[in-house]
Amino acid sequence: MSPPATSDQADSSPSGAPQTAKKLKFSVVVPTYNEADGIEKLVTTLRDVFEQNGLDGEIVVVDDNSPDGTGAIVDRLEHEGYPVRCLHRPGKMGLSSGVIDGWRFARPDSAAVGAMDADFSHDASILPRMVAALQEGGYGLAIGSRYVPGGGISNWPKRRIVTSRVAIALAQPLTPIRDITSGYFLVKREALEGVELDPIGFKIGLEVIAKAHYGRALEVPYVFTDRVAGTSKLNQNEILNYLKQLGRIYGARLRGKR
Ligand SMILES: Nc1nc2c(ncn2[C@@H]2O[C@H](COP(=O)(O)OP(=O)(O)OP(=O)(O)O)[C@@H](O)[C@H]2O)c(=O)[nH]1
Ligand SMILES: [Mg+2]
Repeated sequence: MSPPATSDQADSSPSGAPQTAKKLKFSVVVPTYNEADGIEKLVTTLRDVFEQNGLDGEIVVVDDNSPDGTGAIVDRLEHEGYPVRCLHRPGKMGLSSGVIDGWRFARPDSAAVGAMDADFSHDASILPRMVAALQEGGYGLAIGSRYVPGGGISNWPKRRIVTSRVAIALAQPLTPIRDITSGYFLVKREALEGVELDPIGFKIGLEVIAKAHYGRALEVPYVFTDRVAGTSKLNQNEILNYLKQLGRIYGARLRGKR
């Protein structure tokens, strides 16, 4: 099984996008289910990161009819002029399928699409480095990474750290990328052309890493923080989904497909 891409660390990447380069248009998809406590702060934070770094970003929230009214908050923010749009789905349909639907809903002229959780686990301040990697770094995929120098995990229980490590070890033969289960990334749209993404479960990043045609990938370190508001939607079922997803990817590789 040959690795599909090279992976570099972020040491030599620029720290932000120069104003002179042609700006990369991108859409970050944030799937939500009951994230009313934090969504306004997240949209504001992303808006500030876009403005302060001269980024041409769009936020697409995919809300699954959250009973706590998350979707209505996002509609209001759009109305108030924030760079956000909400795709409303009728009920809880899963994180990965939400991200995939969000990419279809994203403005057509975005040359890159990405994913980010709504709960502030993913550090928005590294987004400019991720954008710069795609814009002028020659990378097709930029991943927020907990497992390269400078990255890490803050205040996770030991059980969760071990689960994450095992999940990553199981997928390691597929790619040299270290944070294979990262849910925080930006990928060139052209890298997804003709690629069939499995909408199962929580790990859309793994689908992209294992299947997309992105060439070089850059891992940008960040420290993952446990959610600051709302409650976790991760459950035992998602571990089974992950194993199913891995099985299908390995199966396709063995049959000679990507
Ligand atoms: N649209 C949609 N979003 C979802 C669904 N399940 C989870 N999410 C969102 O996906 C993101 C990740 O879910 P989390 O609950 O944070 O899962 P996690 O990060 O693995 O676990 P914790 O951080 O411990 O809560 C969050 O923004 C959730 O609101 C879903 O079925 N539909
Ligand atoms: Mg989370």
